[in-house]
Amino acid sequence: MVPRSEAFSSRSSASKVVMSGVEVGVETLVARTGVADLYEKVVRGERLNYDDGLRLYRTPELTAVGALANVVRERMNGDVTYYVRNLHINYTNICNKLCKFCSFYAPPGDPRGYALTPDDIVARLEEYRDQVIREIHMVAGINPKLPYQYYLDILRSVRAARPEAQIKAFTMIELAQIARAAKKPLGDVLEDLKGAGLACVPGGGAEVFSDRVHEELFRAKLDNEGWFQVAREVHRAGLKSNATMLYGHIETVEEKVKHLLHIRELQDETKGFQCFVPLAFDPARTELEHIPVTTGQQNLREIAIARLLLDNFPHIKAFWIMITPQVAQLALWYGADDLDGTVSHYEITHALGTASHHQALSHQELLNLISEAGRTPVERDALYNVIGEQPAIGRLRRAQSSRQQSAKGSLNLRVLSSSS
Ligand code: V47
Repeated sequence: MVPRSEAFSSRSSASKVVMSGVEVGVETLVARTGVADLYEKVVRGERLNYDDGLRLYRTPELTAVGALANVVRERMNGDVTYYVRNLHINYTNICNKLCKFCSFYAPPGDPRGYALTPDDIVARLEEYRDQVIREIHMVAGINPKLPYQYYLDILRSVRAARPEAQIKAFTMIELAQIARAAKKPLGDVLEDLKGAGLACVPGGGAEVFSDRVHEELFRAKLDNEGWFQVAREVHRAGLKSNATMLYGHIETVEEKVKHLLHIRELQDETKGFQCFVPLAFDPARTELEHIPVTTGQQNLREIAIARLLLDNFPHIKAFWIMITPQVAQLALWYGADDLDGTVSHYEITHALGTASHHQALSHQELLNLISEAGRTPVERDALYNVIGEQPAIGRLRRAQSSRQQSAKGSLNLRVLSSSS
């Protein structure tokens, strides 16, 4: 039997193999599909540009795009797949932003609207008292009635009820609203929120950084530059965040590439992003119900292109709620190194057309999905700290440091030969 580490490194190598007279291998695949130059750039660790991004979207052969993404995925994360035992809480569905892509919100005054009290939230946590939860993901609509104190109170209540879990809460849009409610500068508000228990910030609300799409779909919401300003402040406050992109509605390929490059630029500046999460648009019960749901091909391509363009993002997440557990599992070979999560309860969209908010994978189901895909599951918390002894992480770090050493070695050789 081939030891696991060797099997892993042989999978990563790009050598050609001749089988029954037919040449197979990554190099043959990328040459046949016209992206050999991109493959070389990726192998050399060179940054891809705007035109490269467009080509990746336009290359018909998804397998070639996936193979490129897998090179980066394995270079950065080996065969490790992170997962988290988490719980989502949507504290209010009342929202005055009226985004056309959203089925979750109730406008102010609508009888369907709700806002959970801190006690309601604690009662929700109580329902999960027998389950391990490491991350509590708390986001909601923009409810102008909620006072500043409310946000501090819900954080404190969650922290008191589940002190072992980290709280990942409030999108950039919510943070702008919280600062408005506080009538204080955002920097001061972030300090208060951290003091009340905020550990990091999710990636929602980014949608697509295009003025055209903003105008057509989410006009009332903070504009794109506003999202960036808040993200900058979040990172300056020492909080890590994620970033998302909502795709599969009216956006163009050009807008998506610009979105990714814009985020990459901000990451160069702040280094505050942990993870990128492509979000597949679910048209059910929205004003855009006529738009077809995204396909498995599209979902895998978005993940792969994100991995390839966002060379400075440590992690790319497959969020199974939006793309099904089956496609999320395949995504682990198309650039994703993070499978989120047990989730437990989710109200913003509904997986597989169900109307139930109970949307969960058990711990064992997550482990099975990852292992069956031939990846090594590694449990993480909200900040990507690894839980428990994880030999796979040791192997990954050793492989990375030996690559760095050999890169340094060849650099020294070049320096020697050029000076000799
Ligand atoms: O910002 C709204 C999106 C986001 C729909 O950071 C929709 O780890 C699809 O950001 N179809 C909120 N998407 C969820 C989110 C998220 C989810 C999981 C993990 C993380 C993370 C972040 O959901 C919104 C919006 O972009 N959304 N409506 C819809 N109909």
